[in-house]
Amino acid sequence: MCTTCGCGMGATLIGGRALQRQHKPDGPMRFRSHDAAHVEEATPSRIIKLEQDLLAKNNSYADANRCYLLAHGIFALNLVSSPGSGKTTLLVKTITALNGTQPLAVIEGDQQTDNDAARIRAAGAPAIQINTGKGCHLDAQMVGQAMQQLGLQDDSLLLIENVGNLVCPASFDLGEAHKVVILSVTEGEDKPLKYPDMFRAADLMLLNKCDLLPHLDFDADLAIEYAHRINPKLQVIRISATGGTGMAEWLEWIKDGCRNAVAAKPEASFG
Ligand SMILES: Nc1nc2c(ncn2[C@@H]2O[C@H](COP(=O)(O)OP(=O)(O)OP(=O)(O)O)[C@@H](O)[C@H]2O)c(=O)[nH]1
Ligand SMILES: [Mg+2]
Repeated sequence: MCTTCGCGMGATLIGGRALQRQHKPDGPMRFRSHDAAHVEEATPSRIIKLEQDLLAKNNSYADANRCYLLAHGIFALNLVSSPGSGKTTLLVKTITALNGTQPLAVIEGDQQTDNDAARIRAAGAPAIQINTGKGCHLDAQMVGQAMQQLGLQDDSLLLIENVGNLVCPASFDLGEAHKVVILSVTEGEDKPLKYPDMFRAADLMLLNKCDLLPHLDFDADLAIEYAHRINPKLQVIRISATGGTGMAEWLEWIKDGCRNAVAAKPEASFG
């Protein structure tokens, strides 16, 4: 169940295999038994306790993921947005532009279908699909298990496309280096004000579909001002995934992150 909307998580599939739930990580990248089901009366204090437990458990898995990523020099990004903002299109264009110069892998999150993972594989990158069923976000345990199935390369880039939803994915740390929020110009300028948690949690905002601006009355400067009102430190790149505007800046941002992740590897500091 999600702390924000109370969605049922239902059956989660990772690359077609059932997620193995357990209470806490055994250590980085190890997963075992199932959750016990606790059915208790939903009093307000019980709900708050449940939320705290759920997020604490998620955070322990996120920490395990982060330790693994740090130790292996892997730069991980968690792409979050409304449905249809252009996440998969952006990933496909990013993979094509990197053209094999950067080892990478993709974790795709959707409630149903393998469509996005198939698009990524067609672009030439390894990808695994997580189907969350009734769930509206990825959690760190799912991502850890997907990382294990993917078999990540050292010094690589891990791109995680979260379920399209501007609310719940904001609360769930996956162990990523950064959340990248994608806002497309067809969604309205006020989204940062309406969904502040997501824009507060992100370090970079990609304002996508800028090629459509001549046909819309969307005020890009106002959208960016609203985003900075919520998060003054938020970096912003105006892009068009289909047209190519801003892609060079986005690729440079990724390459910087990859270089920093390799430099921060524990053994790298000993020389
Ligand atoms: N004009 C324009 N269309 C775009 C751009 N980026 C994506 N699209 C279109 O937007 C639609 C949705 O793109 P997707 O990449 O599937 O979006 P998504 O965020 O992955 O969608 P979900 O996974 O369902 O949340 C497609 O029709 C894309 O072609 C862009 O920069 N400009
Ligand atoms: Mg997608």
